[in-house]
Amino acid sequence: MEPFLYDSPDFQKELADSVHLAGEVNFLTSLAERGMRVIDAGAHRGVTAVALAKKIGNAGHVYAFEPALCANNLETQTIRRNNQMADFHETQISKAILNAYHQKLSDRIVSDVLIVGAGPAGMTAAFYLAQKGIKVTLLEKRLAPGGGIWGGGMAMNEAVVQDDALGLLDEIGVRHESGDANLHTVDAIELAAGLALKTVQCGAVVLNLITVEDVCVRKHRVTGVAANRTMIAEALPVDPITFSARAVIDATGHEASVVESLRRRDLLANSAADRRLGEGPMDALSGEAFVVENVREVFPGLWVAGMSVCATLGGPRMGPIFGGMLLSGKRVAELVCSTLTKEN
Ligand code: 48H
Repeated sequence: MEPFLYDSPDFQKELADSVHLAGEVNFLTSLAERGMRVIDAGAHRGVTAVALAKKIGNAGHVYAFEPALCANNLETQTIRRNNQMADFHETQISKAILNAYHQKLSDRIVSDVLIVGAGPAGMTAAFYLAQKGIKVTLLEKRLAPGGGIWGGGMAMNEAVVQDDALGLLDEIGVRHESGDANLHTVDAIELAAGLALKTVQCGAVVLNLITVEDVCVRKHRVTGVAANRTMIAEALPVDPITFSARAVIDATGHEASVVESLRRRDLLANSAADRRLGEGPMDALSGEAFVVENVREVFPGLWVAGMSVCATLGGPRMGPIFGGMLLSGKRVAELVCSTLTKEN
């Protein structure tokens, strides 16, 4: 007797030749479900053990016992052979990526809300919007989401948050430690990674390595953005593609780049964002309040959140404290959500 490979022609022939074996395998596998634990007492060659293991999958276990020495040896070989990784070709890996990404990208050409920039403000906004069942897509020009979080302050990877933001950290499951003066520290890696994980798990989609280079405006309303592959955008004369949404949030931080693409066409004339004021000098307390209180729609369909609030409206900078960015993201989510609900 040879060790066999599950579902191979030899295996199928063996089942076809033995009504008893086929009946036993069919009966037992019809009872087995994913994740089950099964004891196979008297495993012999391991036919039922392997068939059951295939059915219950990696989440379950089959405990197979065989006291007879020669049969046991054969069973072990059979199980080893069946555990070998299934054969695949490199081109199948490429196709898997192409198919999955194509599906994701084409589904996200139209969203309810587009967020430009997956920093702390953008990701927090996405987390709260997605939780409400809103279709939200983040476009991020860099490889990794997280924006300025990773570097903490002066590349010391700890972020500081104030009391007001602790509830939010608890909601996303990020741990914090108490310090002085109502300030708390958070491991910057845990904050960036935790926020990214929760945002995506809530249903928001992050498309990275995509740079937004322009806005779409129709009938005096922002209806989407024009975006290109990062690197291509700056290096080659290649046209962008467009993404549309009912609301666009500029969460691009110090750059406020979506707002800037309206301002350079003079489309913000006579609005609060008319003049390029830029950020004011550092004043952490005022800056943290400003970035939350001044979240707003600066042009029909275009909102600002996070540091782009200060860059657009002339608020003070605040240095490496991130509570305001998180709360600003939460605030924009609340305002955008209530606007979309009213429009429905
Ligand atoms: C796609 C883009 C584009 C584009 C930029 O800088 P961020 O972390 O922004 P915020 O507002 O969430 O947080 C600000 C905070 O990190 C900070 O800088 C603070 C607190 N500074 C205080 C101070 O005094 O200096 O994230 C913005 C994200 C980044 O990931 C960019 O790569 C991305 O936006 N981005 N993505 N298309 N055109 N421009």
